Amino acid sequence: MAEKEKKINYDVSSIQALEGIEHVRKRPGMYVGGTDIKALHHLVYEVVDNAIDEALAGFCTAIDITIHADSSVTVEDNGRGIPVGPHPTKKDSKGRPMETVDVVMTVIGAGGKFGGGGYKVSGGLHGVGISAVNALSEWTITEIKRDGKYWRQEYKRGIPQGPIKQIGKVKDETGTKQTFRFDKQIFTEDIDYRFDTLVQRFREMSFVTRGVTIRFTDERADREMTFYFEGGITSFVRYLNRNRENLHPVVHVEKEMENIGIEAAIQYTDAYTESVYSFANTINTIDGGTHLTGLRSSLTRVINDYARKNGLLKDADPNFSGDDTREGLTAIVSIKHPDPQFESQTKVKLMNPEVQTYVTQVVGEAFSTFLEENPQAAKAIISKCLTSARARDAARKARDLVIRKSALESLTLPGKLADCSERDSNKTELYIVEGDSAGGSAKQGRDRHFQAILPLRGKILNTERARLDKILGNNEVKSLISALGTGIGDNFDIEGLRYGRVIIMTDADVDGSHIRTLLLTFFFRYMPILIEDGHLFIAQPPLYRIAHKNQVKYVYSDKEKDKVLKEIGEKATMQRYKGLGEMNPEQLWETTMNPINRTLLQVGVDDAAEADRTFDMLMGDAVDPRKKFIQTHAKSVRNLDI
Ligand code: 28F
Repeated sequence: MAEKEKKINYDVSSIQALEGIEHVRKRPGMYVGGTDIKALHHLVYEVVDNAIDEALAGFCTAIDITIHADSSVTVEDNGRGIPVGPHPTKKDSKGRPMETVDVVMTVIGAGGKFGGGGYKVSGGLHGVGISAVNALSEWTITEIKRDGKYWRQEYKRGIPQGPIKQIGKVKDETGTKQTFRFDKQIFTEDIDYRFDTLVQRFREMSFVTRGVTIRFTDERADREMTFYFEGGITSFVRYLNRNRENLHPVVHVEKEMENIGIEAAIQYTDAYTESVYSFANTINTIDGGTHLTGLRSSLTRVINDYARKNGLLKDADPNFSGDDTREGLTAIVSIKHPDPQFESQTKVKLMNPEVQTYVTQVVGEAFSTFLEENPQAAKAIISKCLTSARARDAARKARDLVIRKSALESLTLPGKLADCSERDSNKTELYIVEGDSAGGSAKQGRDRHFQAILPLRGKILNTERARLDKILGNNEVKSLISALGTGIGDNFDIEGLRYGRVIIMTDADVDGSHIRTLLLTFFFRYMPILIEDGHLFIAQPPLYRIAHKNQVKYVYSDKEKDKVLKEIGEKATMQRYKGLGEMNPEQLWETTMNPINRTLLQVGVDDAAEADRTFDMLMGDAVDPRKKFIQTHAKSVRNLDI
């Protein structure tokens, strides 16, 4: 009887929840931004965000994330565990209290507030709550360890499959574990999680969430990474500067103002570039915003004040510009805000105006104290600023010269360019090809009517810690600029573009991806309009050639390879292409250049921005550490405190 009563009583979902779930499934775009791979990753972030919140609240020290072979994902934390029992306020359709887990897991928009007067601090950009993930999953299993009990609840497409059950006991462990598989009825494209994308996000999360161990396992490929940064963003700065000479120890400040957490870590090095990253509620705000502006302006002000006061800038000298004080600067600013405002969903930029005031004040105070107490460091920083002010002046003149020259040179096409005969840029394509041998195959294999080939020698742009400006002087880049016909920087004119499609074609190996990153960074910084207007593409050469009798198939992924091998059977002969150079001209044409067969990836601003961020990490001065970093991506490595 008791059992029956329980069943009658249990009305899993309020009408409201059901309607909410239906809405999420009908309009996933409104909740996770679509049904593409980005949205798929969003599901994972949403769940991990909940665990991060539990860590930020001070109750969780370890988060484990696992992608299973069937692409289901488990996220587990050792926090307090979602409370089990009736929810204090939420009622079902018949006016009875709902089970707390079911509220968290099914009521759309219930996520936001945590118990105990806290606020949801991680994410904030997503913040749609785990209920949206649940609604978009074929199934979800929630497991809770709390009060000595082990609980389990199951959902299908967002709907509870019965009441929550106790399935065992635990000692004193507590925590929450979510396992879900994204619903192929919703995510209909052939997509799957990308290890590298997720790793990047978890690394950043662990840097800005001090003292939490994030372990990430990919069972599809037997890869694992663990992140634990005892020193939080101070470790982050040391990590970024690992290949540079620093001028002083990392300056760190952390303070709360008006319920807003403000943290910054700053270190100057002898490098020429600026590496400054900003975070709001653990999200990397790649377009910066008020926290970043606050950090930069306070550094410029404090340095100018100090230099004047100590006679390092004379009365006749102008103040250092922002650019002067940013050369060689590595810094992180991370804020935690109860109500973050972002400019838009995709380009992440923090807009809260009060944040600028607080960051300026907190960072200004700390950095000025540091300079006062460390005159040696202050002197080193200011002499660096002086050098860069002078160099900037000289560089401006030199760059103007290069630009004027390259404008002239653009009249004379580079010798290595194999141009096409068509002149209408709506119909033409330029293939930028890595290496001379691949360039040779491409020249022979192409349709010379509309396809032009520009071979670039590998490692061209590897100007090692130099200003990106220097790249303009590089011969390979000069020929690229003149082949495109647009000019560069402020002189860029899209009207001059000689090819409607600009296609980067590199080997599918580590060097190839390095060169692609460099090219993307170059385009991102100097010809962003080319990307915004959709002219930039990446070619997709095949990974394997599989032949059997007189049948030949080219495949482009390992997944596809397994499928084809199954179809054709074991007797097939397979060739793995390690580089473009291994294909003869006909093969290159058939697989990668013929518009009828080929696949091109269009480069979006987001992709280029990501490449730009990776750029700094790739550009160390010593070769070994850089290699190591690239391999870190390729294999399993432990990233412990550095
Ligand atoms: C695998 C992802 O989702 N972790 C979570 C908690 C802890 C609490 C909580 C979550 C209470 C009233 C809703 C515990 N004890 N990891 C997670 N850990 N949710 S989600 O509370 C939810 C609210 O309504 C928690 C005391 N307060 C909060």
